[in-house]
Amino acid sequence: MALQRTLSIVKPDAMEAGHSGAIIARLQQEGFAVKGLRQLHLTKEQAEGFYDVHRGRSFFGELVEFMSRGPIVVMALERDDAIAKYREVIGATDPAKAADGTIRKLYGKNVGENAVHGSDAVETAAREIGYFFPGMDVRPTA
Ligand code: 3AN
Repeated sequence: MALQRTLSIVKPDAMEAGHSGAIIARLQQEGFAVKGLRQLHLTKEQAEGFYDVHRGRSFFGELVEFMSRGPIVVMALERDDAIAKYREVIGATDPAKAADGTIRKLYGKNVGENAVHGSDAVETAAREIGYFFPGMDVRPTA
């Protein structure tokens, strides 16, 4: 499988609980190289822009409030088959349904406050990396 980049976010719930270090260490152990890393506190407008695809969903307002309530860590990660592998390591959206040992099972509270975000496709990863790391290569470079 080809080398890929994906966007990872440690969400406010995991930041508040002090889990960012453990989550980053786990991702590195899983073979992800950190190509970019920033801590920031999103405005509501930035959170709305990031989750634009979910505008109109019943949970959109709640999601924007949550994502803008405190600092987050965003990372551009690279490894072989990064997008699918990252989603395997974080587990299902609902922590209660996530497999044992996954990041959401370990650190997520519920379907809204689920500790981490990850891109779901190559095109989404490119958009999301560009959203937080303007000018960065959204795909691996030789
Ligand atoms: P994933 O993050 O696993 O790709 P999506 O894309 O379905 O999941 O949802 C994006 C984010 O929206 C989730 N990470 C979660 O924070 C929030 N979300 C999804 N479903 C719900 C829900 N039923 N209630 C509240 N928040 C939700």
